[in-house]
Amino acid sequence: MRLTEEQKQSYRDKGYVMPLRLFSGEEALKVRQEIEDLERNHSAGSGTHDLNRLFRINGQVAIPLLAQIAQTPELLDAVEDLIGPDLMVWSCELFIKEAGTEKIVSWHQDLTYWGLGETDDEVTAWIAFSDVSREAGCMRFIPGSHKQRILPHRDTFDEGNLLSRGQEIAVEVNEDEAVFDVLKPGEMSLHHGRLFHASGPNHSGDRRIGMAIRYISPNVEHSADHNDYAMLVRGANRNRNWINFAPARHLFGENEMRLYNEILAAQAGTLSAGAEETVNLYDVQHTTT
Ligand SMILES: O=C(O)CCC(=O)C(=O)O
Repeated sequence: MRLTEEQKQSYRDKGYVMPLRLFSGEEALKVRQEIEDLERNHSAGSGTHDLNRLFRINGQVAIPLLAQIAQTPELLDAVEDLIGPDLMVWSCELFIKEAGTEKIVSWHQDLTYWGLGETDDEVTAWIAFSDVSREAGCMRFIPGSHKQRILPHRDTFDEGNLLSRGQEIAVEVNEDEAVFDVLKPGEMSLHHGRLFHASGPNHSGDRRIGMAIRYISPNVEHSADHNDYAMLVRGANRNRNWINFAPARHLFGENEMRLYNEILAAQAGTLSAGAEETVNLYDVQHTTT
């Protein structure tokens, strides 16, 4: 899937491209079923693995299904057109909003707490595995907002917010300018790491299931005082700024879980930096010192 000149220009001007068809409806449904099988077999309390966390951060390390989706060649073609031929995956995350629930995502810029600076070499692919309509709480984007620097954010720690610290941008966002990222199952959007975006509650009769994949170029400099980790999916890790790791082979395998815990422990300080309260990294509590 190569992007047209128009699509690339749209990304440069507006900070996003959408919708793009990645999987057929049938393929998307199959993935949804696999996700829901995982939930049935491993939901908190019934299994030994806490999907709250494994679905919400670095899923590619422990869940082969997510690692495999992140390596889909057509998806990599589109991402390559935006950030170049060397591609790494920094994180895979599932954003699930149950039918008829009030969970939201506040207005934010992704790069705020990731320790990746203000780079233009990070892009998120967000793939729909259900009908992601306005009613279901699709994402909303403010066109052109990625041209701003990272603005101050405040933490709300709101329980109804899917973000780890309920962070929201500390400036007025003109919601009238927002564009709705409506996606059918199997479609995706690509958005820039400084784009202002948010999403509302799911007032539809079905769950809203999306997978966000954070792609970076290995050129991205991170601010961690140790090497950060990312999974090479195309080209080469030339700068060696990143510890490259292999995609998950075994679901929650021993090696996979060891690496998972190592990575999250290493990233926790950066992800929690500056917070005045304990940041709950999807059940791993982390307090900054
Ligand atoms: O899934 C959502 O509603 C928000 C996701 C998001 O903020 C992101 O992928 O950067």
